[in-house]
Amino acid sequence: MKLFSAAYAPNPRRVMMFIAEKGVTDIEVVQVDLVKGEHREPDFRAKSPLAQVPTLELDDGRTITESRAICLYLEALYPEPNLMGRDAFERASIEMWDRRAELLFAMPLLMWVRHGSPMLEAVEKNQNAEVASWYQAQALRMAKWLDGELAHRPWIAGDRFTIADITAACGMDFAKMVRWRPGDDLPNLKRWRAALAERPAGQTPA
Ligand SMILES: N[C@@H](CCC(=O)N[C@@H](CS)C(=O)NCC(=O)O)C(=O)O
Repeated sequence: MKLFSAAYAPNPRRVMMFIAEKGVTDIEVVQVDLVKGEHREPDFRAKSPLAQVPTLELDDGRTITESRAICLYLEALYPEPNLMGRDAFERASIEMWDRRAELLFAMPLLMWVRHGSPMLEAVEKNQNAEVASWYQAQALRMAKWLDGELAHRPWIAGDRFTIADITAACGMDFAKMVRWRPGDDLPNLKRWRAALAERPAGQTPA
């Protein structure tokens, strides 16, 4: 299998962190240069029609895009350590927290960076400072909300590390590009990120 990834990009990093946590070493990682626009070339679009990374190419040529769908596939191939739930309730609960981590927390952070970082000009052709500022406010509000949630448990979906932690960390780390990290006013978020840094997923370059 080949994973098409890209430096600094948060969605491929979600899969890279998932793979690191599983201890999987037999997937070839191919870097795509987004700044040069390699993902828009016809050869790559044949694998990923929306011209996005990550893209997983199976040995028989079939492809899977969407980071979460790729993680779901890898969870089935490499079930341990479990990151997406063992029984019906746990799977639903982790899915719930992963969707919240992605839609409510990571997404506003990513949109803030896409529209607010000069380094992203080549990828986000329609950068707009007002859009950046709207998502910044939304992201900071959600960071406070997540900090409150993490006051009650060590990890986002409960007492063990799951894909929801990976999803939230990818969004949060990407915000370094707009120089945002949780400060002392978000102590639970800081403690959670420090704990994640000690894990295999935490060794994946941002
Ligand atoms: N929902 C998709 C989003 C994929 C995505 O937005 N990938 C970005 C990199 S993080 C990309 O390929 N961007 C290229 C572009 O916007 O032109 C997923 O989770 O995989």
